[in-house]
Amino acid sequence: MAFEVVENKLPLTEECHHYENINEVPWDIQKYWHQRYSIFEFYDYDIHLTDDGWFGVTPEPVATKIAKDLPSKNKTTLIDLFAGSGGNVIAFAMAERWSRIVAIEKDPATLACAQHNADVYGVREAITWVLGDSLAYLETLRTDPGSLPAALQIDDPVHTATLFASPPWGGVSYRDHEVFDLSTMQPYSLAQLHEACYPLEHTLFLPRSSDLRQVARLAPEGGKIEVVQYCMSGASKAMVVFVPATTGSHASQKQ
Ligand code: MGP
Repeated sequence: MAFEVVENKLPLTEECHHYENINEVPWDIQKYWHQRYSIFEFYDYDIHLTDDGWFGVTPEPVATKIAKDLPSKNKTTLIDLFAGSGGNVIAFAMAERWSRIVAIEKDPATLACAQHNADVYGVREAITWVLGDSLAYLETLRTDPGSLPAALQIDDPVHTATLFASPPWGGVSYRDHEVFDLSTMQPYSLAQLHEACYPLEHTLFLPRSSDLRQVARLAPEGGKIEVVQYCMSGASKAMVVFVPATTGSHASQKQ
């Protein structure tokens, strides 16, 4: 099965850490550990992350603001396609704007951290947790929705569902480029993500220096997309792109 609903809490594994002392922290994530309270305000209440999780987690003030800004006109289901350690999905649940929130994550240890962190914030039970491949889920939702488990079926998803994707960016090498070429993003390029998401309204969390010309190609003909830089301490953390649902994908032909 490419994806499955996780009914119970997955156990934390030896890859899931709550570092209390700088001496325990691998050198390459020490910078993030110093920022731990701006990443999770309640870090000290036993927040856990895998070592890879530190690089991609959205800082809490940014996640909270995005949860307020996401378009949600008539949308009742929010699907977080790359839930990671839970930074965004916890904020979505706390915003109480959607009656159903689905969090999908491929890595069991990372999903265990997300569930544990959602417990710290008291919102684990407000979230449907899915272990597996979010693009496989979207494909099934599009082509064979009847085969989905009941917890993942959505009535009229074009009108009732909104997607949020904070994908891996392929490491931190985006910082080496003045303008980041989204066709080189790993493991999914912008075109691949858009191809998977376009029938539904979707929000993409991308490197702050992403190429705006590539982003503009996601706009429907004669329509608009919104592009927002989310900042902390006077510096952008990420570029977030709000894309309406369209009936055809145009990104792949043009990127
Ligand atoms: P950063 O560039 O590592 O940190 O990540 P910083 O402190 O802005 O960099 P510096 O130039 O000041 O040293 C900035 C933010 O990008 C992080 O807080 C994460 O929210 C986000 N982020 C970073 N990476 C590598 C990823 C990623 O792979 N995927 C996603 N979705 N977000 C990421």
